[in-house]
Amino acid sequence: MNCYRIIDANINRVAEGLRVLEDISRFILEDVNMTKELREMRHIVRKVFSDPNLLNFRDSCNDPGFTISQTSTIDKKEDLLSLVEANFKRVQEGLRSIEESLKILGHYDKSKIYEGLRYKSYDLEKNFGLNKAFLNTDIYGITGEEFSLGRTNIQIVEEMIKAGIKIIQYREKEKSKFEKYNECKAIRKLTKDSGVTFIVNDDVDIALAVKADGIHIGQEDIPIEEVKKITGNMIIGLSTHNIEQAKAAVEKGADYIGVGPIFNTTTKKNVEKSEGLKYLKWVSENIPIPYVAIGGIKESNILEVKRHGGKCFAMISEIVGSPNIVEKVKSIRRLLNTI
Ligand code: 3NM
Repeated sequence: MNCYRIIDANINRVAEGLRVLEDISRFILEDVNMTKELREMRHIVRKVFSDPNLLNFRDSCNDPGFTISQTSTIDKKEDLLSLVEANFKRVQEGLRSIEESLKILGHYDKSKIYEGLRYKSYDLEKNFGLNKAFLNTDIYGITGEEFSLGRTNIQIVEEMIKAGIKIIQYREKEKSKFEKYNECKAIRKLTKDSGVTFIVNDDVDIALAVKADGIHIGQEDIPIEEVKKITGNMIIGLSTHNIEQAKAAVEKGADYIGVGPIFNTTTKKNVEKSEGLKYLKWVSENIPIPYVAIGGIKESNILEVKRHGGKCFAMISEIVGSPNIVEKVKSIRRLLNTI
């Protein structure tokens, strides 16, 4: 029965994928716990179903996949993050294939163990060091076409990317779903090609449809627990305006929080009140997850925000409302480097 051959090939595929991840975790990230978890998982993958039939069905030289793989360039990885992503995918897909084949062979209990490993791999992927680094950057760009001096959201995103902004959120309150979807699709391509993290504001369906890296929601949106169920691995950001909301966000598993408004802003309608800089300072000293300061931040006050614990700064009007975004970002960065 060739299901054995499928299982054998996939156990090898999964274990090899895990080994690549383990080596990156061990030698590059030097993350002891992650390395341990990956190694344990690799051992379990090999142990749970070690039927002698597996070897009997192995026939690697006549595997048509080998020739396809040797002549394809689809597995060319340009950076470490893509390598990590691809290997988690390899692990997850391989586990899925093992699960299904085991069911056909009547090994239902063992299939469930591989299913459990697949779910565990989603968690590991999320916590893998390189994936947590998405907010290790200074400027968080957000679109807002009405403040963009006549330029489209797409043009603005192109400028932001040229300026070296590494995380961009699509935020657009006035357009139809269809328009938003089309813009997000184009922005997904631009951000993917340039290695920029792409977050969609509010619309979970659009974020899923265009395969954004993350979704950002507010206090009035559907609860984060529900969003998590739908979005699986995606980064989830939540806007918070006070200490209670920040604590709750951590408890409910937000990957990062927005902290604001730091100063008065007219860009967001009906924004909640916040103690601004004081609240930011508290977050910087008490909250273990990444955070981004937002609301009324300008070149003229950004150092004040930095002095109160700001590390990553989200700006709408200051960036999209600037006639020369590349120069604006350069100038803000020069300033940030002075303290
Ligand atoms: N969220 P600007 S303030 C989108 O406090 C948004 O959660 C806020 O725009 C919050 O940089 C805000 O032009 C608007 O002030 C930020």
